[in-house]
Amino acid sequence: MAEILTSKTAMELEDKYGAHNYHPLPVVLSKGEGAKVWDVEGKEYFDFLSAYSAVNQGHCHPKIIGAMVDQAQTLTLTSRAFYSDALGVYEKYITEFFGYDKVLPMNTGAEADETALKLCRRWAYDVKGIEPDMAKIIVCADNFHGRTISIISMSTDPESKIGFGPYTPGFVVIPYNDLDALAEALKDPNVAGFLVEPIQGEAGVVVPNEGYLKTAYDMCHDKNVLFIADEVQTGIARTGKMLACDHEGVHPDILILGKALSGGSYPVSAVLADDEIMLTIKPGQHGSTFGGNPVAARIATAALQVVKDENLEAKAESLGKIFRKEMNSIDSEMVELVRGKGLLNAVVIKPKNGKTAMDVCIKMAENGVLAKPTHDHIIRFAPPLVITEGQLMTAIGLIKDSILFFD
Ligand code: IF1
Repeated sequence: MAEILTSKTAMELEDKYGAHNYHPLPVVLSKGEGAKVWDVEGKEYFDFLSAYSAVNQGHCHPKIIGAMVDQAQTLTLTSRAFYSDALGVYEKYITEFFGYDKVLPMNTGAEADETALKLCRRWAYDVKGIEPDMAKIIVCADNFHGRTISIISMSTDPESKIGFGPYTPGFVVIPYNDLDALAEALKDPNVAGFLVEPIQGEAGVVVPNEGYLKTAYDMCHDKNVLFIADEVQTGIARTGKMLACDHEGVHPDILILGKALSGGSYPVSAVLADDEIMLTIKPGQHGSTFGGNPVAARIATAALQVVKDENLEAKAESLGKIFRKEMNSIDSEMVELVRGKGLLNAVVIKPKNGKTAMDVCIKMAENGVLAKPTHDHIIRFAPPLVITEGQLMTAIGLIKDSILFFD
């Protein structure tokens, strides 16, 4: 019999028995549907974080959950020691969906990024002909690609990195959105790849200059260097196109997906590439117990179908424009800057009378909108893409009230 939980007792349990690797807002959620979530006491909120853009299709989307339940009652896991009747069908669907020869299925975003790093290095040695152990991968300052040791070895964020050394070598850090720095780094013949977020999410929804991605892509190809796009957070219609790279017509050599690939229902990630790159990893050289499991295969197929069926790209594009226009119309000194694409946006909050972005987020929670600051002064706003225009306008009103409360 589950304990009768109050928010208070739920938080006490997590505090006592769980690792303290997070400091959540004091909100205990117990139900989600579409763009809304409810806490233990039944208070309703608009979810403007979407589990960091994993719940693009809305909480508990019936089509995704239906696929999940159906497969979970049939066959959950075979391991890759055997074939399954679900994996190949999914692999055909997703490779045709994004236009690649092959997919390597994993579970979390970090695993997908790690897989992309391994593919890039194997391609460097087996195809480009770089000397063993000499391959370098260019990354950007303020990147976020996950929490594993090799990924934090690329990080410039002390919170993510310090205290976890020694670090994995082979990464070159350049400033984001800086093509001169990329040109300089590409002079090194041992460079094999350039790993980049099309919009830097964790850094605070940092949108690069128009043309940055396309020019960077062309510069990489001029030097026989792989352009690797981490679309774990920006992908799956979040920025108003299926992929953020689509805004510039860039087709990454290696595409990394996660989060909304499952609509937030299950850990599903994927790395897509063409044969020249993908087939450098041979049987037995990479894998994962759950990678490509039948439940993930069915879920991801349904999650991608929902994005198409409900035209979520166009929704994100149009509703995002409304959101940014309304945020820019707020007459408050606290609103320093509004930026983003589609429904991945951020408001930079200028502290006022000692009140900060966190105070605004706590006030928003009281008013029924959930969001969380990143890097102290930036509030990221990323509602599920299924939010209706009416719901968005209601939530915008609550966000405005929360900011103006401190004026
Ligand atoms: C946390 C941040 C966001 C990602 C990109 C790979 C991954 C992520 C672009 C790894 C994951 C998550 C991780 C989660 C909070 C969230 C986050 F604040 F940490 F940085 F979204 F911005 N590439 N981002 O954004 O995917 O292994 O988590 O499935 O660690 O607190 P994952």
